Amino acid sequence: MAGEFMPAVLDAPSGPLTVPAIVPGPINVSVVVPTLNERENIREFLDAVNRVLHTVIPGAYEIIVVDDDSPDRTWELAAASAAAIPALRVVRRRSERGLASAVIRGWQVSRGTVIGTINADFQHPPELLGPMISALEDADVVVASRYVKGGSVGNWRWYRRITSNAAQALGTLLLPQVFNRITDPLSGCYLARRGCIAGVELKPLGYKTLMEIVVRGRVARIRECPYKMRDRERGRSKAGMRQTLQYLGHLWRLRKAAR
Ligand SMILES: Nc1nc2c(ncn2[C@@H]2O[C@H](COP(=O)(O)OP(=O)(O)O)[C@@H](O)[C@H]2O)c(=O)[nH]1
Ligand SMILES: [Mg+2]
Repeated sequence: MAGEFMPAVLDAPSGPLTVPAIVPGPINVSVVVPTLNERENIREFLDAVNRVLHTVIPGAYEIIVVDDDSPDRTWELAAASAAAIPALRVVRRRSERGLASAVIRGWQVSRGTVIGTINADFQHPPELLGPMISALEDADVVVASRYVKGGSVGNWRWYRRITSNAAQALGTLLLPQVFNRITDPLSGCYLARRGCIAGVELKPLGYKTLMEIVVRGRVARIRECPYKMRDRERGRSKAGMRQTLQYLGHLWRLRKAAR
């Protein structure tokens, strides 16, 4: 590839899933985008997120893709976007798998005083990051929620709604201190002040990170921003039975930790 611009692709950190404290610098917000086989979405998605962040906080953000060594080489395509998006960094993780730990690995290499995450499949509208950043002014955590006024789950089929409602009901039963504080604790899009979790060892299992932060972190004020969840138009969902079982295990683990 002589002469071709190919930015460095970083390795993922290893060891405990603890996000370090930092000396505040020029970066205010670090948005982690976890990916697994998102080749069909990633370039357009990174452009969209970059456009939004550049408008609201120019020069004060970074976007970190954490790709689990996707067979479709999402990491490579993402890295090619870095030529046009200087705020972009790409981690190719080969040593571990799973959505929740990927997000935390991204925060470990991040430099923002605010950390956050959003999915790469456009199911969370990238424009939402603007109001979420504003809402953080008087909050520690800002959650993109489908269940506050103005939000919706979109075109979900009946079985998807039932599964989601069951997951929510079980969460309320096992982890009321989280599920009674947030309307959408299973949201995959939120921002948090780094101080909420700096130095705290996180121990997620599977897909969900927000409830991990609320139980183990130091979170006083939570705000929610409504959004209408979009359908996935390209690529495929990676959620399945394994993730459902991991969710149950994760709830149980957090219940014990919260006692
Ligand atoms: N790094 C990493 N990302 C993942 C993994 N599983 C899913 N993702 C990403 O996490 C986001 C949400 O996943 P998705 O499959 O759309 O879940 P769903 O929205 O619940 O159906 C997308 O950006 C995926 O590419 C994983 O095991 N590792
Ligand atoms: Mg999705």
